[in-house]
Amino acid sequence: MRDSVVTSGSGSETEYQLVTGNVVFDRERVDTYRVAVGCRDLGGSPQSSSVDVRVVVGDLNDNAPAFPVASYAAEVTENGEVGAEVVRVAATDADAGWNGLGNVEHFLVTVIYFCHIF
Ligand SMILES: [Ca+2]
Ligand SMILES: [Ca+2]
Repeated sequence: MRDSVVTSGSGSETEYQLVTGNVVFDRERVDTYRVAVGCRDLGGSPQSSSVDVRVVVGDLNDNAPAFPVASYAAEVTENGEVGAEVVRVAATDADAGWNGLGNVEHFLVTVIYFCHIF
């Protein structure tokens, strides 16, 4: 994570701002940054301290669910059991929580019948 630094201060208080530089954050690549910020006085015997800052990249719904293969094939038995499972498919989504697979629905897009007419 690159950053720009602005410091200001007067008297007994100083302020440090951590701001984003020309970085495009991608939560699916890096979801959390840990930054250590230090402060040191310039006295005769310099004293210093530091604090950890945890920066979480918020998620956008920028990925569609994806199936691992382009198509599936299945077979059913003629006069088979009603309610029998035909096929089970799975999808993944790189986004998190509600943007990902936290809440999904599956639906039939098309059903195509092929009939042989004698
Ligand atoms: Ca998504
Ligand atoms: Ca995302």
